[in-house]
Amino acid sequence: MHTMTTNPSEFIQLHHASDQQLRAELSAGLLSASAFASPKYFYDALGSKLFAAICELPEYYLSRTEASIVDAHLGEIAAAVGVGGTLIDLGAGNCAKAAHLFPALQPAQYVPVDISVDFLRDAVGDLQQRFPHIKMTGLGLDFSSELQLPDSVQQDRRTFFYPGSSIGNFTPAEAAAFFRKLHTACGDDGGLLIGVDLVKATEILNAAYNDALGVTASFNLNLLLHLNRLLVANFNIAEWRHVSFFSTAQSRIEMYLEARHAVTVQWQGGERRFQQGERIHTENSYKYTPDNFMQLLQQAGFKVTRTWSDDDNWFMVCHARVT
Ligand code: AVJ
Repeated sequence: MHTMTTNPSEFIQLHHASDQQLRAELSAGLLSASAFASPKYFYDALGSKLFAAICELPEYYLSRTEASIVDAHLGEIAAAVGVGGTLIDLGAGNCAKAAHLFPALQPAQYVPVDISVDFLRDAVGDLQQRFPHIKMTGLGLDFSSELQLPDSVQQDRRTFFYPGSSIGNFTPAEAAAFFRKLHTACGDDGGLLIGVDLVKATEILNAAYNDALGVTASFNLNLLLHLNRLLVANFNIAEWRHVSFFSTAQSRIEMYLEARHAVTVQWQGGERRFQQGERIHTENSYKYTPDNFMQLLQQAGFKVTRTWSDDDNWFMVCHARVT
């Protein structure tokens, strides 16, 4: 625990969903005609490590390509965003991507947002020592359902930073609604710096979500271990397989857990029999064309000022402004 005298950073946890709420939501998903579980349940302690491992895989080009785009155009990005102001990092995790921007952007305030402040505390403690001039305010908030920012987040030139193509987990309609909320939260002089994965050859997309080492399969299956703890359920990993593929019609990767044979699963407050081949939908990851993505931003009222891509046009980083 840091005290105010040794560390000026501040942490605010806004309403956690109750365990009971969480269990009811999960249970309803598992019992629905087409069973599903939200991709947010991937990220327990092990799941977060498995995702970090995914980012190191040769097939998973997303994070690597985004980092290379940001690296190559850091000066232009800083020129578009502007120096100083407030940098609000949505799904900050270990804050590494934002920290990379600090020397160029020199934000006056940095606001990492993640579901739990406990996770942010360690990451920010270290960062605050490296960048003592930046005011840091950790926010524990499920920003996908609520974007009310506390008063200690400065109004001055807010830039929302949403990297990694996490926007792909929303349907396009949900993404548009989310952009409208961001647009409002920006104020008159704010903006958005966002990374998005682009449509490309199906084989490349399929490989990125079906890696040869099986890390993505482990990441997907680990959701069941997380559910076993959250719901006191009895999923047996060995009875399930990882399935994922690109749907051209929906322009998205779909990820499922598929029962290898008929299986009955019990949990606190529920039970379900899954037939052989029956699936639990665990994730969608939408892929955009540059035009479709810019349209989505524009429909929400944003003006796209700059976009940057890699030479193969696999990934795009966008800066958009409120006015
Ligand atoms: C963190 C949502 C961007 O969709 O590519 C990686 C998660 N799922 N491999 C993605 C993920 C399977 C990732 N996002």
